[in-house]
Amino acid sequence: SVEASIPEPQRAAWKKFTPKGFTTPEEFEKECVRHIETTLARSLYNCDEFATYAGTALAFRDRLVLDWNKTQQNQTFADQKRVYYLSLEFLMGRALDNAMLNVGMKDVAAKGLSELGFRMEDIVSQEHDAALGNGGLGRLAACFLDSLASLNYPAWGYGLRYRYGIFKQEIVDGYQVEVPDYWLDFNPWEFARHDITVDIQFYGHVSKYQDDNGTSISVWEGGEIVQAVAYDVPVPGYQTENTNNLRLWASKAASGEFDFQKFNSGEYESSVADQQRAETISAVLYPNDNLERGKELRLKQQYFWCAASLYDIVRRFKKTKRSWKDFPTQVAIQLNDTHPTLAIPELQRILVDQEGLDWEEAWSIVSKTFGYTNHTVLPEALEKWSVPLFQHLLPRHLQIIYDINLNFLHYVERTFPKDRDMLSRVSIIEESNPKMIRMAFLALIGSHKVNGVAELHSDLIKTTIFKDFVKVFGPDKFTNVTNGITPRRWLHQANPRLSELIASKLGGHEFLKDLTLLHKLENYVDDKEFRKEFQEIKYANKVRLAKHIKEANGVSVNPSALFDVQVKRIHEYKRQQLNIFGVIHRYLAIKAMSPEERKKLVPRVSIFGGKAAPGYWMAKTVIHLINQVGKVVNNDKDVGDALKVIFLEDYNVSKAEIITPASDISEHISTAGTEASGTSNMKFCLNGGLIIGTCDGANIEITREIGENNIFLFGNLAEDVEDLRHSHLYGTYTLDSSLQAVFDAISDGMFGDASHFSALVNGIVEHGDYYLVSDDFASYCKTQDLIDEAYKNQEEWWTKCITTVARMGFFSSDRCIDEYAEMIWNVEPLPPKQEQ
Ligand code: B1H
Ligand code: IMP
Repeated sequence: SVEASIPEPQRAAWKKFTPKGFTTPEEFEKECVRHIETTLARSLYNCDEFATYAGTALAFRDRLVLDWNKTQQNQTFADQKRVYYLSLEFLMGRALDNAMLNVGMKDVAAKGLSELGFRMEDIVSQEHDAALGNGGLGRLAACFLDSLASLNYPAWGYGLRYRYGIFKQEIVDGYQVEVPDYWLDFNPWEFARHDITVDIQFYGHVSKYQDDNGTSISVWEGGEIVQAVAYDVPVPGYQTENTNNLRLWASKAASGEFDFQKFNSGEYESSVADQQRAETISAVLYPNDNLERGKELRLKQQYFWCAASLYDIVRRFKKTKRSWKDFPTQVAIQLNDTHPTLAIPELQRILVDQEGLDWEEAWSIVSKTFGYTNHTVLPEALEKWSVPLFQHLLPRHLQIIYDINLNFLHYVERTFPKDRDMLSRVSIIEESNPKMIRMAFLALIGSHKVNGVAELHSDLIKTTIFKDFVKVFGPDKFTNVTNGITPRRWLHQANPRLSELIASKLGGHEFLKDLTLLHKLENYVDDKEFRKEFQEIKYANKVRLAKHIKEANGVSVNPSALFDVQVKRIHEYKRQQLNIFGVIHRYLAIKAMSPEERKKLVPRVSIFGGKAAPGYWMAKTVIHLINQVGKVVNNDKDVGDALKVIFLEDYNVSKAEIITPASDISEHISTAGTEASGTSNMKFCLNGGLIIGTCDGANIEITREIGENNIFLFGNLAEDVEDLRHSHLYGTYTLDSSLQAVFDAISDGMFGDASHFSALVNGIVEHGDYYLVSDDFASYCKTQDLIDEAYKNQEEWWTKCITTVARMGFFSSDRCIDEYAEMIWNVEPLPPKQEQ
């Protein structure tokens, strides 16, 4: 169909010289040394671990690219439906270990490296994390890319190539300090496609013209142009040649380097400033998790990325020469939350203004193409854009949104003539001052399916934020796809010894492709040998984490203690404050004990980690309190090993790979109804750790799978939250006496200047305790006591841990992707073509 650039007679020569990639340790060494010597211009005399990492990465990159080329050709010729996953965040972490695993050459490379005098572990840890995301939402996108590639789905991710990912967190005097994360000094995993660019328009105005037939057409004119440049990141599948693409867009001034006119007339500074302004669009990831702040630059990022991606998708579709009505049968676009919602009016604009389709025909195509995943019901995270800002930046899109809304409201009015309030409730435009565009409503109206990310959450969106839309569209528009995680990274890579142990019992690593096979481990729950090895592995993982803690925090922790971990973004709804208040409660109890009593305690290490959004003052206060408590507790001779409190700096994907396998108990303790799913809960369980949690998000389904004897649930239920909040504000409420004792200790200055923490305490005591910390405190502490008791019964404990692992098969992201493919995208896998 499409012409190749190399003519037939010359193809033999081309094919003869297409590289094949290495297969033996010697061939790997050859490639690695060649890259170090030529690509990096280093030599035997200045080759350090970083250079060796670079050589290794480049050798693997060569392999990935060969697979990538074949895959993309195959996908082009197959001419079947493809999936596009639009996400403003892809929290990929490190790529080398994953590339080695997926290509299946890690042993070969390890042998080669040792012959060159290096250890694989040291080389792998040289890599800078690709941290283009905040937390769960971005990491979910990364797990989904891994599963899409591994299951041979023809799929591309589209995102932004931020020059600065999520900031690096430093702890200085107990406070969080943010340091920019410049990660592009050396990134072997991307290919700049300077030939693939799209001009993106902003600002300007809309003019109306009549075409030859007398129909009026709208033209968006004037304003400014910024150029989008494609950077491609290969995404290898596990044990398949299939290698998908993640295309990230970078912004650049449209008129080349800078404006030479201005330059020549001496306005050097302003010409450089124009260029810098353009490049600002993709400069930095907004560091907010579950919070929208309505900044113009953020809206610019969103449009820049949606417009470039849509242009690319439409261009690729047009190469097939199919008619427009085939678009939804060839293209599925998934919106990762509302951040890419502008893709909806943008596709409508392309079809109507540029391709000349009539409105109805275009809208029917648009609304069959998109699927929308909702990730939160928190009001502060629901995106709204002010109409004046929108009018200024994207005048034509505002008109289109108004027209979409008008058609929709007409329909609602006809269908529900008696419910006058309905119109204002479901309108895309909120009639506030200024008027606001409700992006979630636009995403929902423009998509054929809407899904939540865990059962409870998917039910909640139907009864809260989208209640009226269930009436309008019927319940079938709404569905659930419970989140999952990739077992390749979160079991095999993070916990290689556990993966090997499992493989030794299940007869190979097949479970990494079909995680439900883990159920066979139940046969080994009582197997002495297996139990012993399982425990040894957990212990070794704890020793590794203890070593990291010693290096990073200077605190010695006992690897035999119970490791209690809460690592995730710091957020009031996630309730790290509940955890630290519980720690203080424990500390006070220890102080009140005799030395004999203390000896009987289960020693505990409370480990925290996570970033606070730079502007989120309350979250930063929580970090400060944790560090202050740590300082006091860790230096208190009365306490010794009974309790240690650790805040691990700069929690990220590669640290998660060390922390997750080392936990005995992890905390997932959000106020019921606030955590849409959570995914680290799944990672901890898969690695043989137990969890303490509320009945929230995926905790509920985890409980159903692993059995309620194997999880420590506590706290109020989502259905009671509203009443409890009401009673705080309007009822009489007495604070639990042990929480009062914790607050007294804080205000007595036990952990430093009490005024630092007064807002945190007052939020609970005086301002309605929105997150219900006081309501859940007693049951939280009681459950922590149960955990101590349970840990004393080691036989029971390990039975719980092993059973948990065996029952986690449901939570693979492979299962999620198959569900999306079947229920939402209607796409089939495309296995790689066999070599002729
Ligand atoms: C999740 C976000 C989020 N939900 C806005 N919503 C953002 C919202 O930059 N922003 O403006 C960034 C992130 N993130 C998380 O998604 C949920 O809180 C988790 O419960 C869930 O597991 C995860 C993946 O579905
Ligand atoms: P795109 O779909 O045009 O963006 O192309 C993406 C990749 O698919 C290219 O870099 C090629 O590897 C492959 N590809 C695109 N068009 C063709 C074709 O006509 N023949 C074979 N491969 C193609």
